Amino acid sequence: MPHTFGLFSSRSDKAGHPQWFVLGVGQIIKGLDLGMNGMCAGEKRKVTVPPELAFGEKGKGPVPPNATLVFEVEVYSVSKGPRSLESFKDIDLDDNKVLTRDEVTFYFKVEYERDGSKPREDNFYERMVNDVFQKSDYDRDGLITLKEYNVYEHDEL
Ligand SMILES: [Ca+2]
Ligand SMILES: [Ca+2]
Repeated sequence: MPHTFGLFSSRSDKAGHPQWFVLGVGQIIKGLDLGMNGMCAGEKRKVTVPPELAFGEKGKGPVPPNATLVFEVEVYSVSKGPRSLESFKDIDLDDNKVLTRDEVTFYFKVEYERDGSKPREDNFYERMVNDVFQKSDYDRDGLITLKEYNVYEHDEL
């Protein structure tokens, strides 16, 4: 199954800012993995997740046991397929094999505004980029190397 990489926001998320995640690899709860399958950029969807596809009998954090969760999600940006060398090269403007925050920010701006969406505040992108770096910059040096970027390729069979 091809992986779908997406940005989404959920109103149930207290922070309310977009999150970057990978669909289909268990990075988010099962119910969202299933419920968000096939969504495209700009799409909004209400996803109702029964407890057995969320946090089950035990609950987690603020989620009580046996809770049915309702997410209102909006997808900002999607890229399909395993993260490929091609997309890394697209982002890596100066071709030095590492991604800086500026390069990732620029990439999001181009991706997001390509289909005529209104330009967003800079901090809209800043939050997305923060999220990407939090998940991908494993050694926290402020740069994403090809190896860090491609970490999900090991999920492929
Ligand atoms: Ca670079
Ligand atoms: Ca790094």
